[in-house]
Amino acid sequence: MAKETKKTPQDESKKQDQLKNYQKDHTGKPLTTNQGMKVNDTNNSLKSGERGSTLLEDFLLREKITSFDHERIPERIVHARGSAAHGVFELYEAIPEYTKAGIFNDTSRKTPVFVRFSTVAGSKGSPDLARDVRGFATKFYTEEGTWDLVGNNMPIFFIQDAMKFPDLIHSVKPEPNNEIPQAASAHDTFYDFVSHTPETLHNHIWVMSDRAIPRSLRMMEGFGIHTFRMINDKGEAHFVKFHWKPILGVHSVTWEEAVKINGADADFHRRDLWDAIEDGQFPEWELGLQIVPEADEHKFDFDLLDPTKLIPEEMVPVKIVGKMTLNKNPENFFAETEQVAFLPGHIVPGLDFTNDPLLQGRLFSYRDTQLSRLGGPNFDQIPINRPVAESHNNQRDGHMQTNVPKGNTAYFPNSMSGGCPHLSKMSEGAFHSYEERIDAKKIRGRSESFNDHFSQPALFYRSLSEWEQAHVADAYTFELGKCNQAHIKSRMLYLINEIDGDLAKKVADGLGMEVPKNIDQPVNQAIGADADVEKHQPRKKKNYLDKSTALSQAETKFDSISTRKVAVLAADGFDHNNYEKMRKALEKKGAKLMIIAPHGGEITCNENKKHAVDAAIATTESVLFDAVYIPGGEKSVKALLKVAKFTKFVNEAFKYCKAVAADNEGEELIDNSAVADHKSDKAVFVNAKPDDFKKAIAQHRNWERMKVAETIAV
Ligand code: HDE
Repeated sequence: MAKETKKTPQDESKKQDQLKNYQKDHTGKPLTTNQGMKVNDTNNSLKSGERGSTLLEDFLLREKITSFDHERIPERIVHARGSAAHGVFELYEAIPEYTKAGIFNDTSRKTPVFVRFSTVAGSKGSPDLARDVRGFATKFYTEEGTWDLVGNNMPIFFIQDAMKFPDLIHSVKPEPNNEIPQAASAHDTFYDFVSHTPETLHNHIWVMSDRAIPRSLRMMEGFGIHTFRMINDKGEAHFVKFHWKPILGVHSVTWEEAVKINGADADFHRRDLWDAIEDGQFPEWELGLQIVPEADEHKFDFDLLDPTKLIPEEMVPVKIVGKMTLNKNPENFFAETEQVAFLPGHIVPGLDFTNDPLLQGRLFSYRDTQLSRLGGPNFDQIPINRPVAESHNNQRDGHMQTNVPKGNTAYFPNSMSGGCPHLSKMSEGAFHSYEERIDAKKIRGRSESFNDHFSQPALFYRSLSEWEQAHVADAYTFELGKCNQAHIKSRMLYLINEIDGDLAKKVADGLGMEVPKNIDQPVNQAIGADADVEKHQPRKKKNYLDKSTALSQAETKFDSISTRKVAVLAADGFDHNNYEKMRKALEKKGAKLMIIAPHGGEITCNENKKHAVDAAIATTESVLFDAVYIPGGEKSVKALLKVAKFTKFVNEAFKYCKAVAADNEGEELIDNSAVADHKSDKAVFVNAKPDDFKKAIAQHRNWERMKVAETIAV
């Protein structure tokens, strides 16, 4: 029996009310054909005799099979792998001086949202922990129409002009002859492209950093990337960049873990998002704005229209204006997560675009792609895509028209329908494009102000902590190590050297190569054949800011253990007292303790109580947890010592710099592991206070352990 649906606070929004009109609950209902006719057998086809051939007449078979044959639609050409959730956006303070958009003026509104997170390169079934950019697309169902903020978890993009997008994506996707590798950038074609397109280097170094392997979708930032405009009711414009800041801080796994997680649980991020929401631990982000007056457009060392550049927060602070909470999982993956269509062109009065050439191209692409992906122009009638604001116009017909427009006019102007649907004045809330002054020659080209490709990658690298820098060097070494073509690796080393000499040296050592001093210049093939190539050579890097702390994950929040998963290694006879003390202390702060035992089912503690096992050791892996705890109990620990995987479990937690704690006899498992020689490590605890363990988990990792960890084999 399906669960009875109770109305919870997270069900209370105009969007949820609207979606309910389209939901189908099969509870207690008879099976029917699509036409509503009751069916008495859905297991056997209609045959000419018991052992005879199947008859063409079998309309029940044909309806069932035809529907099945067409269950799949084309997956997204990029961002195919995704997970989504419903939620709400609430504004902290009105900002009428910047924008007249209702969502930014009414603090009493709870604007419904639907957010889809994604990886970019892999197919729909690819593993979650690929090294990749993450999509972070938000649909705001506002009272003035739907606004889509279709962003990523990195504040910049690979290319400066939409014209290059197919090249970028073709280079990173599996190679066309053998369709290898899946969901991975570590191959020749990608680096062939990157090494000839220096504008990619900034986004690329972010992908080499820990940002590309988040611990959770709930622990990553989001960015609108492009500079947009906000328009107030006087018609004045400000430039704006959008930021999502996660309440839980920004945290990542290491690359080695990512590789293992992909095998142990390919749905790691999807499951984590789903579970957190089901557990009532609702993911939250604050929305921040970087606002730049129009008059300051040319005040920066970079061009605000160039999507490969960020505005350091030290130069323009991020103003926090509201909070988004994801509080409801989709009812149906296909109907909602798969069929949702985000369009950067969906904006509302009070917001507008700029001339960023990447954004301009996106305004075309997203509507176009839905035509083949969702089958026609009526995709906005699919329940998840319907606005909550009423829509009326003279667009008609097409595949899958689900509305039934009344009347005999479908044109404007008309008199026969009283001029309806009628136009609205700006004062009545109509959209009006910002009147930007234009006086220019029509050219196919690129502004020279877009030519600095090294200053910001260098700023990013300088801003990272030592452990983050080490991860970046390892990532370049891994990725280039997977390339076969020496000339491509050599070009990459040359370019990395332009970003940072020390980084290039480390990568070259890892590859067993030299950093080339004098390869041919990184001729910018990203410009046209007739352009003045000399003029478009990338400039040497500048240093307009030594460091930007906001770029480093070492500067994020470390104050919460909420939703952190702690593995409790235990068998029959484990110490109930130890366990309960730890459980209460950690669960009070929102962590989730899970008992990992030699077998599934239940185990019995030393007080003869039964405890449900969350996972048998054979079915789980250390990399899926944030910390490990071993309670005492002689019998329990003896049983753990007999199964080598428990020792490996501890070794792996230690290797990946996580907090490890043991009480009483639990110490014997530590002594049997690689942790034995490191009991003084600041995130290893024997008979310590749960509070100390808790603080170490909140720190995410003890990165100081990295050098020691390298020596541990697992
Ligand atoms: Fe996209 N992108 N993109 N992109 N993008 C798509 O649209 C495209 C870009 C982003 O969860 C596609 O509906 C072009 C930047 C996200 O459904 C497609 C260019 C940013 C998603 C498309 C870009 C993004 C997409 C594929 C260069 C961050 C997933 C399916 C001009 C600001 C949305 C679809 C979802 C999806 C085109 C560049 C983010 C083909 C041509 C920059 C989060 O239309």
